[in-house]
Amino acid sequence: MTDIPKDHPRYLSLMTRELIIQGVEKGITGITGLIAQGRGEAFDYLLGEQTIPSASEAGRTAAAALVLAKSPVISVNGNTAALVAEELVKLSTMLGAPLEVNLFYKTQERVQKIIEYLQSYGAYEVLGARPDCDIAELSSERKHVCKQGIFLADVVCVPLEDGDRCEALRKMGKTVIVVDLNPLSRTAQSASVCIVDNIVRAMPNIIELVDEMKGKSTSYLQEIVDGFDNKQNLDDAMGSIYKNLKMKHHQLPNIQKKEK
Ligand code: PTJ
Repeated sequence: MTDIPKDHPRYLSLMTRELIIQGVEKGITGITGLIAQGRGEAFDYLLGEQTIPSASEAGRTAAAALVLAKSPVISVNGNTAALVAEELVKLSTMLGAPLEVNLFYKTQERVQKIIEYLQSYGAYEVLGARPDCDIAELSSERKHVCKQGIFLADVVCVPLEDGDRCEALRKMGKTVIVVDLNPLSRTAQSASVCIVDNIVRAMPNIIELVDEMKGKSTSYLQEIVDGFDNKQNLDDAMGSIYKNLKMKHHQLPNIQKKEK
């Protein structure tokens, strides 16, 4: 592993990149996961590598929806396994929600490795090794799902999703929660709730919020879910990006002066 000095201004971002590289080396993350990570890093930079207020609000709604759910499921791919395996297992245990490995660039070997990796963190139920039904509207490998998992779930948490599956799951009447740093992506636009944040910040936040929401009444949770507007949420995320870019732009002459 590359030795990244702790005082590097972008230490956390570089460490996250390292986790993805390690994921590829372990065989749990696909090679294209590196490209997805690069795209994510670019958007995270635009957000100022911080959890913006609209992402906190979306996280609160996601937590409420997950606690309200009758049969929640957490979908796992190669990037999320590499970045937040421990948190995925923790959330799954807190909610009594199975994890289901569902890959875009699918190989049976990688599915198996991810399952074993999640089990090494104490996962109690990991589906995905033997999908037993298909999502009719999908043509990618992601269409093969487990009946007791994604197929029958009422709420599906699908961090780092591809737009097609998100749309298909919505058409099936499910509440779809995604985490995507790109507020312009099809995934973000078609989700019920999109948390525009880095998964490494979003997951610990969701866990904390689920813990808090577990003690609340159904009507309180339902009010949070009903009051959420994903379109407004994405507009607010874009607003944060504009604001941050403006601030960075204004700082530019000072940075250039310093550098001279
Ligand atoms: O393991 P597999 O085969 O299922 O493949 C997983 C990836 C992520 C490679 C696959 O689904 C894919 O190619 O995804 P995309 O279409 O590149 O989309 C990934 C989205 O996630 C992009 O919009 C990125 O901005 C976003 N993203 C990347 N890293 C993060 C992220 N969002 C939140 N947190 C991140 N760390």
